[in-house]
Amino acid sequence: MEKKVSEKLPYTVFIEGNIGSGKSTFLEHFSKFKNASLIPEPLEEWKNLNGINLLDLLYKDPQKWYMAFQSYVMLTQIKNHIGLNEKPIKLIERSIYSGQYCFLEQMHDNKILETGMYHVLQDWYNFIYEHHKIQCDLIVYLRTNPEIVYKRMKQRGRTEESKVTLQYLKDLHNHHENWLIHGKFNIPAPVLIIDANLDRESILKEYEEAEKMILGENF
Ligand code: DGT
Repeated sequence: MEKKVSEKLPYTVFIEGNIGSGKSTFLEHFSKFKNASLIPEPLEEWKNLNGINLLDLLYKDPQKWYMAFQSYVMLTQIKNHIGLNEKPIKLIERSIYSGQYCFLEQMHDNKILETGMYHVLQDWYNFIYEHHKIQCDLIVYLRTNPEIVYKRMKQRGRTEESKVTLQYLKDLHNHHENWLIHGKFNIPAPVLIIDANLDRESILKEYEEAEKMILGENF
Protein backbone atom coordinates (compact mmCIF):
# COMPACT_ATOMS: atom_id res chain seq x y z
CA MET A 1 0.00 0.00 0.00
CA GLU A 2 1.29 3.46 -0.92
CA LYS A 3 2.29 5.51 2.15
CA LYS A 4 0.43 8.74 2.86
CA VAL A 5 2.62 11.79 2.38
CA SER A 6 2.67 12.56 6.11
CA GLU A 7 3.98 9.06 6.83
CA LYS A 8 6.60 9.10 4.13
CA LEU A 9 10.06 8.52 5.52
CA PRO A 10 12.50 11.35 4.93
CA TYR A 11 15.15 11.09 2.26
CA THR A 12 18.03 9.89 4.42
CA VAL A 13 21.77 10.24 3.92
CA PHE A 14 24.45 8.65 6.11
CA ILE A 15 27.77 10.44 6.39
CA GLU A 16 30.51 7.89 6.89
CA GLY A 17 34.30 8.01 7.15
CA ASN A 18 37.24 7.54 9.49
CA ILE A 19 37.74 9.49 12.73
CA GLY A 20 38.72 13.03 11.70
CA SER A 21 37.50 12.68 8.12
CA GLY A 22 35.36 15.83 8.38
CA LYS A 23 31.87 14.49 9.02
CA SER A 24 30.97 17.39 11.33
CA THR A 25 32.23 19.95 8.80
CA PHE A 26 30.09 18.23 6.20
CA LEU A 27 26.99 18.55 8.37
CA GLU A 28 27.81 22.19 9.14
CA HIS A 29 28.00 22.89 5.42
CA PHE A 30 24.52 21.49 4.87
CA SER A 31 22.98 23.57 7.66
CA LYS A 32 22.04 26.15 5.01
CA PHE A 33 19.36 23.76 3.71
CA LYS A 34 16.44 24.51 5.97
CA ASN A 35 14.46 21.49 4.78
CA ALA A 36 17.16 19.15 6.12
CA SER A 37 17.53 17.82 9.66
CA LEU A 38 21.16 17.42 10.63
CA ILE A 39 21.81 14.69 13.12
CA PRO A 40 25.33 14.71 14.54
CA GLU A 41 26.74 11.79 16.44
CA PRO A 42 25.65 11.88 20.10
CA LEU A 43 29.26 12.25 21.28
CA GLU A 44 28.25 14.34 24.30
CA GLU A 45 26.01 11.51 25.52
CA TRP A 46 28.90 9.06 25.17
CA LYS A 47 31.06 11.45 27.18
CA ASN A 48 28.52 11.97 29.91
CA LEU A 49 26.17 9.14 30.78
CA ASN A 50 25.00 10.19 34.23
CA GLY A 51 28.42 11.70 34.83
CA ILE A 52 30.40 8.78 33.33
CA ASN A 53 32.66 9.41 30.34
CA LEU A 54 32.30 6.15 28.39
CA LEU A 55 34.46 7.35 25.50
CA ASP A 56 37.33 8.04 27.87
CA LEU A 57 36.93 4.67 29.59
CA LEU A 58 36.81 2.95 26.22
CA TYR A 59 40.24 4.24 25.21
CA LYS A 60 41.75 3.80 28.68
CA ASP A 61 40.69 0.17 29.01
CA PRO A 62 39.15 -1.16 25.78
CA GLN A 63 39.01 -4.78 26.90
CA LYS A 64 36.90 -3.85 29.89
CA TRP A 65 34.76 -1.10 28.37
CA TYR A 66 34.30 -1.87 24.70
CA MET A 67 31.17 -3.97 25.18
CA ALA A 68 29.38 -1.32 27.26
CA PHE A 69 30.51 1.47 24.97
CA GLN A 70 29.43 -0.24 21.77
CA SER A 71 26.04 -1.25 23.10
CA TYR A 72 25.43 2.35 24.17
CA VAL A 73 26.55 3.59 20.74
CA MET A 74 24.08 1.18 19.16
CA LEU A 75 21.26 2.42 21.38
CA THR A 76 21.92 6.10 20.65
CA GLN A 77 22.29 5.36 16.94
CA ILE A 78 19.00 3.51 16.66
CA LYS A 79 17.30 6.44 18.40
CA ASN A 80 18.72 8.66 15.66
CA HIS A 81 17.58 6.33 12.92
CA ILE A 82 14.00 5.90 14.03
CA GLY A 83 13.49 9.28 15.72
CA LEU A 84 10.65 11.44 14.44
CA ASN A 85 11.57 13.88 11.78
CA GLU A 86 9.46 16.70 10.44
CA LYS A 87 11.72 17.71 7.57
CA PRO A 88 11.84 15.89 4.25
CA ILE A 89 15.62 15.32 4.39
CA LYS A 90 17.70 13.75 7.11
CA LEU A 91 21.50 13.80 7.18
CA ILE A 92 22.97 11.53 9.85
CA GLU A 93 26.57 11.31 11.03
CA ARG A 94 27.47 7.60 10.93
CA SER A 95 24.99 4.78 11.33
CA ILE A 96 24.33 1.52 13.04
CA TYR A 97 26.07 -0.09 10.03
CA SER A 98 29.48 1.52 10.56
CA GLY A 99 29.26 0.73 14.26
CA GLN A 100 28.84 -2.89 13.29
CA TYR A 101 30.90 -3.35 10.14
CA CYS A 102 33.79 -1.04 10.99
CA PHE A 103 34.21 -0.67 14.76
CA LEU A 104 32.83 -3.97 16.02
CA GLU A 105 34.63 -6.01 13.34
CA GLN A 106 37.89 -4.19 14.02
CA MET A 107 37.74 -4.80 17.77
CA HIS A 108 36.98 -8.46 17.20
CA ASP A 109 39.72 -8.91 14.58
CA ASN A 110 42.21 -7.29 16.97
CA LYS A 111 41.06 -9.60 19.77
CA ILE A 112 40.11 -6.68 22.00
CA LEU A 113 36.62 -8.10 22.13
CA GLU A 114 36.00 -11.66 23.28
CA THR A 115 34.10 -13.74 20.71
CA GLY A 116 31.21 -14.26 23.14
CA MET A 117 30.75 -10.49 23.54
CA TYR A 118 31.04 -10.05 19.78
CA HIS A 119 28.17 -12.49 19.26
CA VAL A 120 25.98 -10.75 21.83
CA LEU A 121 26.45 -7.41 20.04
CA GLN A 122 25.88 -9.05 16.68
CA ASP A 123 22.64 -10.59 17.89
CA TRP A 124 21.43 -7.22 19.16
CA TYR A 125 22.30 -5.70 15.81
CA ASN A 126 20.45 -8.43 13.88
CA PHE A 127 17.40 -8.01 16.08
CA ILE A 128 17.35 -4.24 15.58
CA TYR A 129 17.94 -4.63 11.86
CA GLU A 130 15.06 -7.07 11.48
CA HIS A 131 12.56 -5.15 13.60
CA HIS A 132 13.14 -1.55 12.59
CA LYS A 133 12.98 0.12 9.25
CA ILE A 134 16.31 1.89 8.91
CA GLN A 135 15.82 4.30 6.07
CA CYS A 136 18.87 4.98 3.91
CA ASP A 137 18.86 6.50 0.42
CA LEU A 138 22.50 7.44 0.03
CA ILE A 139 25.80 6.98 1.81
CA VAL A 140 28.40 9.72 1.51
CA TYR A 141 31.82 8.20 2.14
CA LEU A 142 34.39 10.81 3.14
CA ARG A 143 37.42 8.85 2.03
CA THR A 144 40.78 9.74 3.58
CA ASN A 145 44.33 8.54 4.12
CA PRO A 146 44.88 7.37 7.69
CA GLU A 147 48.06 9.49 7.99
CA ILE A 148 46.08 12.63 7.22
CA VAL A 149 43.29 11.96 9.70
CA TYR A 150 45.86 11.01 12.33
CA LYS A 151 47.43 14.47 11.96
CA ARG A 152 44.01 16.13 12.16
CA MET A 153 43.07 14.13 15.22
CA LYS A 154 46.29 15.16 16.97
CA GLN A 155 45.71 18.79 16.08
CA ARG A 156 42.13 18.65 17.32
CA GLY A 157 43.44 17.23 20.60
CA ARG A 158 40.29 15.62 21.99
CA THR A 159 41.57 14.44 25.39
CA GLU A 160 39.81 11.05 25.21
CA GLU A 161 41.52 10.28 21.88
CA SER A 162 45.11 10.85 23.07
CA LYS A 163 45.65 7.06 23.11
CA VAL A 164 44.37 6.47 19.56
CA THR A 165 47.27 5.25 17.40
CA LEU A 166 47.94 5.56 13.69
CA GLN A 167 47.55 1.78 13.47
CA TYR A 168 44.03 2.03 14.91
CA LEU A 169 43.11 4.56 12.23
CA LYS A 170 44.68 2.38 9.52
CA ASP A 171 42.62 -0.61 10.67
CA LEU A 172 39.48 1.49 10.82
CA HIS A 173 40.21 2.80 7.34
CA ASN A 174 40.55 -0.75 6.02
CA HIS A 175 37.22 -1.69 7.56
CA HIS A 176 35.52 1.29 5.90
CA GLU A 177 37.12 0.27 2.60
CA ASN A 178 36.08 -3.37 3.01
CA TRP A 179 32.52 -2.29 3.62
CA LEU A 180 31.99 0.64 1.25
CA ILE A 181 34.44 -0.08 -1.58
CA HIS A 182 34.86 -3.87 -1.60
CA GLY A 183 31.30 -4.71 -0.48
CA LYS A 184 32.33 -7.17 2.22
CA PHE A 185 29.16 -6.29 4.18
CA ASN A 186 25.65 -5.16 3.33
CA ILE A 187 25.66 -1.70 1.69
CA PRO A 188 22.11 -0.39 2.17
CA ALA A 189 22.21 2.38 -0.49
CA PRO A 190 24.39 3.77 -3.29
CA VAL A 191 27.71 5.21 -2.13
CA LEU A 192 29.01 8.64 -3.13
CA ILE A 193 32.75 8.85 -2.56
CA ILE A 194 34.27 12.22 -1.72
CA ASP A 195 38.01 12.79 -1.47
CA ALA A 196 38.21 14.18 2.05
CA ASN A 197 42.00 14.51 2.19
CA LEU A 198 41.78 18.09 0.98
CA ASP A 199 42.21 21.15 3.18
CA ARG A 200 39.09 22.78 4.61
CA GLU A 201 38.70 25.39 1.88
CA SER A 202 38.95 22.91 -1.00
CA ILE A 203 36.73 20.38 0.68
CA LEU A 204 33.98 22.94 1.19
CA LYS A 205 34.11 23.54 -2.58
CA GLU A 206 33.74 19.79 -3.15
CA TYR A 207 30.76 19.67 -0.83
CA GLU A 208 29.18 22.54 -2.71
CA GLU A 209 29.68 20.81 -6.04
CA ALA A 210 28.19 17.61 -4.66
CA GLU A 211 25.10 19.26 -3.10
CA LYS A 212 22.81 18.42 -5.99
CA MET A 213 24.01 14.83 -6.15
CA ILE A 214 23.58 14.44 -2.39
CA LEU A 215 20.16 15.99 -2.06
CA GLY A 216 18.80 14.44 -5.25
CA GLU A 217 15.36 15.65 -6.27
CA ASN A 218 15.07 17.40 -2.88
CA PHE A 219 17.64 20.01 -4.01
P1 DGT B 1 34.80 14.02 12.10
O1 DGT B 1 33.80 15.13 12.13
O2 DGT B 1 34.80 13.27 10.82
O3 DGT B 1 36.14 14.48 12.56
O4 DGT B 1 34.24 12.95 13.12
P2 DGT B 1 34.68 12.59 14.57
O5 DGT B 1 36.05 12.06 14.57
O6 DGT B 1 34.36 13.70 15.52
O7 DGT B 1 33.59 11.44 14.87
P3 DGT B 1 33.74 9.88 14.81
O8 DGT B 1 32.42 9.24 14.66
O9 DGT B 1 34.67 9.46 13.76
O10 DGT B 1 34.27 9.51 16.23
C1 DGT B 1 34.12 10.20 17.44
C2 DGT B 1 34.77 9.31 18.49
O11 DGT B 1 33.91 8.24 18.81
C3 DGT B 1 36.07 8.66 18.02
O12 DGT B 1 36.96 8.59 19.11
C4 DGT B 1 35.66 7.28 17.59
C5 DGT B 1 34.51 6.99 18.48
N1 DGT B 1 33.47 6.18 17.84
C6 DGT B 1 32.46 6.58 17.04
N2 DGT B 1 31.64 5.57 16.73
C7 DGT B 1 32.16 4.49 17.34
C8 DGT B 1 31.77 3.13 17.42
O13 DGT B 1 30.77 2.67 16.88
N3 DGT B 1 32.61 2.34 18.16
C9 DGT B 1 33.73 2.79 18.76
N4 DGT B 1 34.49 1.95 19.42
N5 DGT B 1 34.10 4.04 18.73
C10 DGT B 1 33.33 4.87 18.04
